Amino acid sequence: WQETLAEGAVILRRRAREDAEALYQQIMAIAEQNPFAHRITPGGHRMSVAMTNCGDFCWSVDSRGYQYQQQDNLNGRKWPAMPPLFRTLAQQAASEAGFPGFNPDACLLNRYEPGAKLTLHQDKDEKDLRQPIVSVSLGLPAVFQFGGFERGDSTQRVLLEHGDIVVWGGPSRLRYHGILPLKPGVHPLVGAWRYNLTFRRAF
Ligand code: MD5
Ligand code: FE
Repeated sequence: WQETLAEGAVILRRRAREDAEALYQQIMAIAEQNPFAHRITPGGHRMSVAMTNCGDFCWSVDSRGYQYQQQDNLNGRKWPAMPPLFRTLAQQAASEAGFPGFNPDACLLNRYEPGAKLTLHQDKDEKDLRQPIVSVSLGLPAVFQFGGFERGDSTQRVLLEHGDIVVWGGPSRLRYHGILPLKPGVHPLVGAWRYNLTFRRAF
């Protein structure tokens, strides 16, 4: 079922449940080619969320800053292709949420371990901010913080669970958001982790 959090932000609860096993297998295959890694931010902090990517472009961060690129700055190899299942699911979800014609060229995979968090930030490194971001949650539940357009604005807390898909578009594309520290647990399919796939149109 579908729920609107704010204009442009639509949760498709459990939407990815039936595909969860296949998605998880693809995540493992991508991680074999390009392992999840903890990157260091320009400020010198090790991110508690580990990341890898698939698709034509990848979001990366290093001492120089944040950018989309075609090579992995950690090992110089190209990214694995975006599996057809990933692309189809992201396109369908976007269109169900009112954003037809979404064609992602980048998928950032985030892996959260217990205690891992993402502090409030905006996603604005993509060229066309009219394109939505589609995010798919798998494994342990997480508390998502959904804020406003200024860092200091009050935030709503939204629980994101295994199989939930959220489409972030329209005016919600630029809201501040984050993930509170993950609570420990074991998910029957995924184990002691949360994975989040974020589909983007980078260029
Ligand atoms: C996550 N990842 O659960 C989230 C899902 C990231 C990130 O935030 O940058 O990797 S994407 C959530 C999102 C994207 C764009 C806009 C908004 C939320 N929003 O307006 O709230 O790992
Ligand atoms: Fe984000």
